[in-house]
Amino acid sequence: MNHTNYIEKVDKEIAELIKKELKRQREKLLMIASENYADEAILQAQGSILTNKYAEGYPGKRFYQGCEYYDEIENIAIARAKKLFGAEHVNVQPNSGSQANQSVYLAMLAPGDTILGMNLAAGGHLTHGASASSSGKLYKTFSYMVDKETYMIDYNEVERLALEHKPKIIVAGASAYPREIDFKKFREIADKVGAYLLADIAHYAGLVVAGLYPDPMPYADFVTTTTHKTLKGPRSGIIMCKEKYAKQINSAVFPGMQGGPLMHTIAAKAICFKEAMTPEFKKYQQQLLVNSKLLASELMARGYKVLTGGTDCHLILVDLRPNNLTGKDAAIALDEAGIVINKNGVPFDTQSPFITSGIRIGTPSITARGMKEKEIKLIAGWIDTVLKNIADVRVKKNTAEQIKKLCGKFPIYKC
Ligand code: DSN
Repeated sequence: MNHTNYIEKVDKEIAELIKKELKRQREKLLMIASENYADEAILQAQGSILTNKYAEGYPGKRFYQGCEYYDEIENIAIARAKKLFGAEHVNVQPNSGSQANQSVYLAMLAPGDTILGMNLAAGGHLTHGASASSSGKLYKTFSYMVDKETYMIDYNEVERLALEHKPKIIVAGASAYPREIDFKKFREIADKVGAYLLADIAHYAGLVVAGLYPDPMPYADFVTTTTHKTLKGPRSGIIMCKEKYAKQINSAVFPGMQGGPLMHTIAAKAICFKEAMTPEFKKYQQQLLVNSKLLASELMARGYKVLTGGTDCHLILVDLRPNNLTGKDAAIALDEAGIVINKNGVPFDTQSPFITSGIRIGTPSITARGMKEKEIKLIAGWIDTVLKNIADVRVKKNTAEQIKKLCGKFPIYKC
C-alpha cells in the first residue's frame, strides 16, 4: 500500500515492520474472531489529515474553532449509525468498546454500585465486571456462568443472581459466546429488579445489522459495540441509547472519559456505517455465518469438542482437553502453520488464562477475502492435521506453504 512510502522516507525501521505485517496479513489465514480486514477507504480516512484537529465537545458545541467540517462528519456518522441500528441516540466518540462500556457505567452508576455481567471465564469481557478491569475495581460486581452441561447461558441462574444481588445494571453480551443471546429474557430479568440493561454486541454487531443475530435495540437501555470486528470498520467503539439518556451518556464520554475525539476515526466509522447498509455487506454476513457453521461441523466430524455443539455466529470455541492439548500449544502450532487463532479459556477451565484449554476460531477475515465452503473444508483439514502433528516441523511447513498458495488466490490490499 503506497502510503507506507512516506513512512519509508522518514522511518525505514517502522516502514519495514509495516511491510512485514502486510505480508503476514496477506499470506496467513487470520482467524481471530475479533479481527477483520478494514477496506482501503476506511484505512485512508484513518490515515487522513483529520487527525490534525482538536474537536472537544459535540457538533455545534465545540471548545475549539475550525470544527465546521468535523461537525458535518460527526453528524453524518451519528445519522448513519442511528439508521443502521435503529437507535434513538448515538455517541460515536468512544475510542474503543472498553471505553464505551466504561462510559455507560460512568453515566449511570456511582462507585460501589452493583453490576451483574457474564463471567470472563464463561466468555464475558473484562469490562463486564472482571476484577482486573476498572469495572471490577470501581463497582461491586457479580457474574453469571454458563450451564455446566450445555455451556449455554442459564437464564434461571441469571435471574437468581439478579434477585439476590439487585444489580443497578445487567450486562448482556460476550467476547467468546458462540450462541444467540436472548435479550428479551434479559430485559424481563432486568425489569424484575429495576436494573438497566446494557447489551454489548461488539462481536455480533455486523450480524445484528444484517438481521442474522438477535437485535437488542428493542430491549436494552444501552447498546455498545466496537466497529472493527464483524462490522469491518476502524478500530473503535460507539454507544447507542434511548433519547432520555442522551445527555448523561454524552457527558460521560466527554468530558467524563475522554478528551479530544479521534475525528479521523469518526470519519472512518461514518464510512463503515454506509458500507454496512449495502446488500454486499448483508451477503458478506450471510457467508460469514455459513462459513463458521460449516467449520464447526467439519471440526466436530473430525472428533473435536466444539462447545455448545456448534455456533450461531462468527466464532467457534473448541475444548482441546480431550485431545490432550493446551490452547497455548495449539495456537502456537497453528500460527507456525499459517492459521492465526487465539488460545481461549473454556468455561470452568482449570488452566490459567496464559495457557488455557481451548481455542477460539473466527471467520470474519477469511470471509472478507472471499473464502467460501470449499476453502472452509480445506481449513478444517489443515487445523486437524496440525493439531494431530503439533510437534512435526515438516507438517507445519508444508501446511504453511499450501495456505500461502491459497491466500494468493484471495488477494487483499492489492494496490
Ligand atoms: N479483545 C476482544 C476479543 O478478542 O474478543 C474483545 O474486546
